[in-house]
Amino acid sequence: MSKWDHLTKAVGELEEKKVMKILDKFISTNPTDKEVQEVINTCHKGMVMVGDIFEKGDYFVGDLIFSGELLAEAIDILKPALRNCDSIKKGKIVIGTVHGDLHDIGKNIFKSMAVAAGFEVYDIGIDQPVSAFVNKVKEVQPDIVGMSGVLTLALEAMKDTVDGLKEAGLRDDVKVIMGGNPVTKEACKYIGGDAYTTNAAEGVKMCQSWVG
Ligand code: B12
Repeated sequence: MSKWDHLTKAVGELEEKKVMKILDKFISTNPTDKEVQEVINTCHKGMVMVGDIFEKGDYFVGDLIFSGELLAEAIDILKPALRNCDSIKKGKIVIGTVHGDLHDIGKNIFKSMAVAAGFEVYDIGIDQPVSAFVNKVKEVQPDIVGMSGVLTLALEAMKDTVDGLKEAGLRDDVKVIMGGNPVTKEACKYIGGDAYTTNAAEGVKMCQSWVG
C-alpha cells in the first residue's frame, strides 16, 4: 500500500478530473523534488495499469491516446515544481524517439527533468530517422544523445541509430543513453549504448555524472 495508490488508480481509470484535483492539492503543498519524483512515478504506474487493461481488451486505442494526453497534462502541472531541482552541471543533450516509434510521453518526462537539472536539451521529436540524429549531433555537438522508444521494434531502430553515429564518425564524441520500457542490459550491449534506464530521474543522474 502506498499513500499514492488513489492517484495510480485515478490515472489507470482515466479519471481526468480526479487526477487534476489530486495534483493541484499536491502542488499547493510546495513539494520537494523527491516528492514530485514520487508522484511522477505514481502516474507512471497508472500508465502501466492502462497498458494492462488495454492488453485485456477492455481499453481501445482511443483510451491509449487519452491516457497519453492525461499524463502530459499531469506533467504540465508537476513541471514547475521540478524547477526546484538543483542545477548541478550543465551539458547538451540531443534527444528523440527512434524511427518507427511514435510514443513520446516518457521522452518528454526525461526532457523536462533534464531541463530542470540545467541541461540544454534539443528534442528532435518522434519517429526520427537515423539521419535526423546524425544531423542534429553534427549541428549542436552535444555531450549526450538520448534515444527513446517503447515498442519492442524500437530496439532495432536504436541499434541503427548508434550504427549511424558510428558511420558518421560521431560515436566517440558522445555518450549514448537509451530509455523506454523495453530497454535492458542485454539490449544496451547489443545496441552499443553507454547506459540504459526505465527511470527518467536515474537517467538525469547518469547524464550529470558524465558531464561532471
Ligand atoms: C500511451 C500509449 C500510446 C499512445 C502514445 C501517446 C504518446 N504521445 O506517446 C498511442 C495511442 C499513440 C499509442 C500508439 C501505439 N501503441 Co502504445 N502504448 C501507450 C501506453 C499505454 C503507455 C506508454 C507510456 O507512455 N508509458 C509511460 C512512460 C512514462 O513510460 P516510458 O516511455 O517507459 O518512459 C519512462 C522511462 O522509460 C524513461 N524514458 C523514456 N524515454 C527515455 C529516454 C531517455 C534518454 C531516458 C534517459 C529515459 C527515458 O523515462 C520515463 C519516465 O521514467 C503503453 C502501455 C505500457 N504499459 O507502457 C502502450 C504500448 C507501448 N503501445 C503499444 C502498441 C502496440 C501501440 C500501437 C502499435 C497500437 C496500435 N495498434 O496502433 C501504436 C504504435 C504506434 C507507433 N508506431 O509507435 C504496446 C507496445 C507493444 C510492444 N511490445 O511493442 C504497448 C506496450 C501496449 C500493449 N500492452 O500492447 N500508444
